[in-house]
Amino acid sequence: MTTTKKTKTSPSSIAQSPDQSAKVQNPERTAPVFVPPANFITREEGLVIYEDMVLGRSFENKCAEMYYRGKMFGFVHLYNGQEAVSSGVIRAMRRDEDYVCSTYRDHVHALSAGVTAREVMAELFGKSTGCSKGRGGSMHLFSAEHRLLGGYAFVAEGIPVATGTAFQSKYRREALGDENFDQVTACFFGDGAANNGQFFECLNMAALWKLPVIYVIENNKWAIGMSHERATSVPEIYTKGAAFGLVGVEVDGMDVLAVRDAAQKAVARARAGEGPTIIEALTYRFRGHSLADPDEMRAKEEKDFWFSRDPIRKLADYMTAQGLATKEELQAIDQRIDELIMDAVEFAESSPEPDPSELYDYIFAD
Ligand SMILES: Cc1ncc(C[n+]2csc(CCOP(=O)(O)OP(=O)(O)O)c2C)c(N)n1
Ligand SMILES: [Mg+2]
Repeated sequence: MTTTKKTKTSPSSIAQSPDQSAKVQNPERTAPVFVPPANFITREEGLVIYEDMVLGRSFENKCAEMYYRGKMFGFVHLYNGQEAVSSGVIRAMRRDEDYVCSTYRDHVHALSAGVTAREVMAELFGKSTGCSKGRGGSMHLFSAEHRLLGGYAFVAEGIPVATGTAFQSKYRREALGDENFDQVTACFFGDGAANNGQFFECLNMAALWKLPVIYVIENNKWAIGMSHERATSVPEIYTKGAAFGLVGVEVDGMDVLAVRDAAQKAVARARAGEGPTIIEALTYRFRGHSLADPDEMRAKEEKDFWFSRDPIRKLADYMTAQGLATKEELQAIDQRIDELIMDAVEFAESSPEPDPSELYDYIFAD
């Protein structure tokens, strides 16, 4: 990665203010600054990434609206603010070939992996046309077609699943001699999940067997209302693989080009048989933990600072400054995505509920 200097991810006054305990609990990290080399992305690549991020943002905004209108039930965790991580990693992988493993905050990972907005929205509405046939809901999106290994309600639950998936790719390729199995698995999870024991067991196995897996930690500074700094003895998660001899990098998770650069290198390492990588993306969720969270724990100054680092605006500014796209072209994409999401809502609304006679279907693999 081209790193020239480190920059504070927020003003130091936030971290030092003595009268605001939430702020003191969660001091800011310095993120590496990524300076893209000339021609780092083509116009086409930039437009794909931009569209992917806008799709994620607009989809989640519509989810909030539909949730409050009573169209979906249970917990719904939105991804606003973190789009650069999903788009930067997943759009650097082979669609429908490489694997993606998510968490309960899974809508945008599913969209980046190629699951249609229609299928994701219908799943959130509990309809039979949803990607999990209406059985899963928000936290349990799944698609064999798009190699989405699932959303998982339990924190860290996806880590062993992703590690096992990477193992099967490696086993089929090396033990069974099938060269077609060179897939890479990206495993997304949060800063809170990185304190779970499964993470460390899997790091050991992944490093020992040089598995083609990327552990992408979305460090958004908070695990519900628990600040990362209060919950962990070593806040720099990317360093935790060192005990296992595993490569770890930190990236500015609000800069999709920085994430993409780290992801491309990690994918190349994994595909070349050089083993796993930890990518710790320093990011922020723009909404509460879930739509049931009034979001009263985080300081206004902290939120305002991160809002000012919006990853979509950052890419838009880069593309226009580099002459890769005009403002009008980007606005046309925004408009197209709005229409696509309206179509997804109409599809979800008009789709049938699962038929009670099919209650026992899809419980076991056929
Ligand atoms: C094993 C387990 N313990 C506790 C919970 C309750 N819980 C749900 S989300 C969450 C916070 C996880 O935070 P993090 O991993 O940082 O992800 P984020 O929500 O910030 O994306 C907790 C503790 C759970 N779902 N599973
Ligand atoms: Mg978190």
